[in-house]
Amino acid sequence: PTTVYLKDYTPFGFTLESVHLTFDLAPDATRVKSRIAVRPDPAVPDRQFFLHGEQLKLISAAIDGKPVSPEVTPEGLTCKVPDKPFEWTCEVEIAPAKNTALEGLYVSNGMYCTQCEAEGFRKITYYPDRPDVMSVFTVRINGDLPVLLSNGNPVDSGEGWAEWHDPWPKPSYLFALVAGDLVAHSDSFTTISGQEVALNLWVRPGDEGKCSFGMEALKKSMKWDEDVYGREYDLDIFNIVAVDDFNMGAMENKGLNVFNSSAVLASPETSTDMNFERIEAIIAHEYFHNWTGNRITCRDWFQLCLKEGLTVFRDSQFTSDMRSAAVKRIGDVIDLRARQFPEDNGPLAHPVRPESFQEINNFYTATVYEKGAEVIGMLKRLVGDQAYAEALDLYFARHDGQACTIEDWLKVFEDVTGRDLSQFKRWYSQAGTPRLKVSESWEDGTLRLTFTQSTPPSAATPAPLPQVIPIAVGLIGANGDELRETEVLEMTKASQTFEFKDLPNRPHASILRGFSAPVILERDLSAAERAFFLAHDTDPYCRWEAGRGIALDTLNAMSLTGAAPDSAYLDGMIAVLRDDTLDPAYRALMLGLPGQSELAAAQAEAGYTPDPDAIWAAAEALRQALATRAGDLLARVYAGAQVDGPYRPDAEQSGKRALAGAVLALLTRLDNGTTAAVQYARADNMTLKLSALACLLRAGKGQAELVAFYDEWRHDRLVIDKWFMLQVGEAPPASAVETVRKLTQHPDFNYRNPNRFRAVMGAFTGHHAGFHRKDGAGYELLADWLIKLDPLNPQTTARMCSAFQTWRRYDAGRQALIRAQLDRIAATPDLSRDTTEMITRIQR
Ligand code: BAL
Ligand code: ZN
Repeated sequence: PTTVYLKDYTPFGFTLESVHLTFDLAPDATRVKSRIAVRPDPAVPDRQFFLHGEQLKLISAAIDGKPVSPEVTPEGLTCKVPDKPFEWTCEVEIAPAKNTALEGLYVSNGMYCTQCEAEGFRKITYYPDRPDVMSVFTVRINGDLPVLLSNGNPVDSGEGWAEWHDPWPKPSYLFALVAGDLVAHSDSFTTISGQEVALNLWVRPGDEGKCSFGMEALKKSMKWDEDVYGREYDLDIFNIVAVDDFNMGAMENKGLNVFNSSAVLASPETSTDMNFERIEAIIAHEYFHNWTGNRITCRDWFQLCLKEGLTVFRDSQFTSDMRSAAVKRIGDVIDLRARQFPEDNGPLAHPVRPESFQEINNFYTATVYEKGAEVIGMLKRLVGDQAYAEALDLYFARHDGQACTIEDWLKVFEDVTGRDLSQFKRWYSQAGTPRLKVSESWEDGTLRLTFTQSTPPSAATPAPLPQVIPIAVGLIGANGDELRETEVLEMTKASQTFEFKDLPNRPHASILRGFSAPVILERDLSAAERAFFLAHDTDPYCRWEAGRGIALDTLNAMSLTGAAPDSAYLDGMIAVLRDDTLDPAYRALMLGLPGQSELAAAQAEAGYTPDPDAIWAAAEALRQALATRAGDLLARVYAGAQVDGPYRPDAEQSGKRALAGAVLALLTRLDNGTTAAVQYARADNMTLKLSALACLLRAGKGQAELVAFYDEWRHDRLVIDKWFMLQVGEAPPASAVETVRKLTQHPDFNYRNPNRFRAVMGAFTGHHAGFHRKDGAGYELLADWLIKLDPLNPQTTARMCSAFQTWRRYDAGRQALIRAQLDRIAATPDLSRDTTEMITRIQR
C-alpha cells in the first residue's frame, strides 16, 4: 500500500463551479450521472485532471458533450482536458446492495444510505474526492421509494423522484443521499434572526416512539450554538436519519446528518441513562460540525483534528452546560485514560495531526478526537475565556467557506493574543503522553514546585521536545480552606520551578486541577496526603483523582504482592458513602475502580509485568472488602438513591440511578442478589433493568431473567445488542471465551452489522482478564473473527485490531501468543489496506 504524506500536499488545480448529480436507484445497478462545470486554476502549474474512483463501472465520459476515453486505474481516472472552462459529464454504475463495507452508497434494511467521509464518495462516482475541493451540489434522485433525501434544501419532487440543492459549497465527504420507506418525527426551530427551520428525524416505521429525546437534543444544540458561539443554522431544513448498519456513531453531512440508530433512538424502556447522555452529546456534536467542519472544513485529512478536536471540545462544553461540569470532566478523563493513553503510549502512537497514513479511516482515533479536544482546552486555559471567544469569532469570520489547516487555526489565536504559539504547536506534531514529575520544597513562607516533563520516544516522534503545559494549581490550608485563587502555571521548559510566596503556613498543593493538561502526573504522595485531598480538595477532579490514586495503590499492592486491601481506601469510600452532601453522580464516580487495563498499564510503566488474573482477583477482593466494611450502610445509601416520580434521563435522576447502581453492585455481594432481583422485577426503565441484571450475572445468577429479557426484547435490535454485551462483560474470566463462542453461534449474531459485532467483540476485548486468558484462546478467537470480517467490512475490522496494541505489556508467553495471531492475520490473503496498516503498525 502507498503511504500519503502531509508534506506532499498539492492543490487540485481545478475549481468546480457546480456539480449536478442524478441517481437512478437500483440495488444491484444504480446509475450515477455527474455533470460538473470545471475551471482550470492558472495558479497551479502542471495540473492533472485526476478523478478518484474505486469499484465503479464507467459507462461513459464526455467533455463539453464530446465522448472521451480517460485512462482508468483501480484508483481513478486521468483525462486530457482543455486549458479553459469546460463541462465534464460522466456516467457510472454501482451496486449498493453488494456494498458490505458501508462506505459510499449502500443498502441497509432496504434503505439506501451513504457514508462518504473520509474517502467514500469515490465509490459513488469519479470525482476529486479531497476535502479542499468544494462545490455547490444539485442532486436528482429517481427511485421507487417514498422518501428521497439529499443535502441542502428541497427544490421539487414528484412520484418516484426528488431534487435537492445545497447552496453552501462543500467537499464530497459531506455528500449524502438517503432513500427508503421512512417516517418523520417533525418539529421546527426559529433561529436567532427569525429563520424558521424544519426539523425531521427520519426512522423506520416502528421507531417513531424513540425520537422525541433526539429532537429535543437537536433544538437545545441549535440554541446553545447561537448563545455560546454565535453560530446560526443556514438552511431551511435539517434532516437526521437513523440507520442500523453504520460504521461510526454518526455523520455530519450538510443538512442531512446520518446516525447510527444506536446514537439517536431512545426511550426509557429501551435505553439507559448513559445512552441518553451519549445521544444528546452526539446530536450536539454532529450539529456543531455545521460550522466547525462544514462551513470551515479541512484542507486535507491530516488536518482532521481541526474539525474533530474542536467539535469534541464544543460538545463537551455543551454537555457540561446541560449536565454537571464536574461529572463530565471526570468522565472525559476516565475515557481519555482508557482509550487515548494506550494509543499514545503504544505502537499506534501518532500526533494529533499525523504526518503520514496509508488508510485515513485508521486515524479516526481517540488521539485525533479526544486529545485533539484536550489541546483546545489547554489553549483556552492559556489565553483565557475572553481571548478564546475573540479568536473563535475571528476564525469564523476569516475562514468561512474555506478548507483550512492547523496553521490557520493557531494564527487566529496568535493574531488575537499576540502570543507566539510555535512551541504550543508541538501538541499537534508530537506523539506520546508527557510524564510530569513534581517535587515540592518549603522554606521561609515560600512553596516551590519543581516540575520536570518528559515524553517517551515513539516511532512517530523519536525525539520529543518540551511542550507548553498549563498546570492549574490551588493551595489548600490544613482545614481545607482555599488559600489562593487557582493559578494556571505555564510550563515551557524540560524542568521548571514555580514559587508561591508569603504563605503563613505550608499549604497542600492541589496540582493539575480540572486535569488541565493531558499528561501523566507523577507525584509521590503519602497515604495521609492522598486521604487529605480525598477529604478536602475543592477541585472535583483532584478530589476524585486522590481517591483513584489510593485505589490504584491498593490494587497494585494487592495484585503484585498479595497485600490486604488498604484501610485508607476503605475509610475514604465509607466517607463518600456517608456524605449525602455530594452530588450522587459524583459519588458514583468516586466508588468506581480504575479500569483493569489501566492498572496493567500503570504496572508496566512501573517496571512490573501485569498479571490479568491477579488484577481481576484484586479488584474483586477490594470490592468484597468494601462491601463487607460498608455493611448496612449500603442498604441505606441504596434506599436514599431511589428516584421518585416518572423517569427522566436528566443529570439529577441519572446521577441517583448511577449511585444506586454502584451501591447495588456492592450490596449484591452481601445479600446474594435479593435486592438486585427485586430491582429487576420492578424496574420500569432500561437503566435499572440492566444494572440489576448485571449484578445478578456477576453473582452467578440471573439466568431466568436473561431468558425472559431476550423473549421480551427480541424484536428490538438495540436492546438485543445490550443483551449480547452484558453476557460477555459479566462473564467470569475463565469462561469469557466460551461465552463469546456460544454467543457468536446465536442466530441473532449477525456479524455484518457493526453494532452487533461490537456488542460481542468490543465487550470481549474490554474484558481484560477474559480476553488475556493465559492460554491465548481469547487472542485466537478475536483473530478468527477479524479474518472473517475483513473482506466484508475493513473499517470495523481495522478498528478492532487495536485490542492487540498493548501486547508488549504482558509476559513473554502472552506476547508470543499475540504475536502469532498478528502474524496469522497479516498472512491472510487479500487482507484489506485498513487492517494491513493496523497490524503492521502494531507489530513494529
Ligand atoms: N466526521 C465523522 C463523524 C464525526 O466525527 O462526527
Ligand atoms: Zn466529528
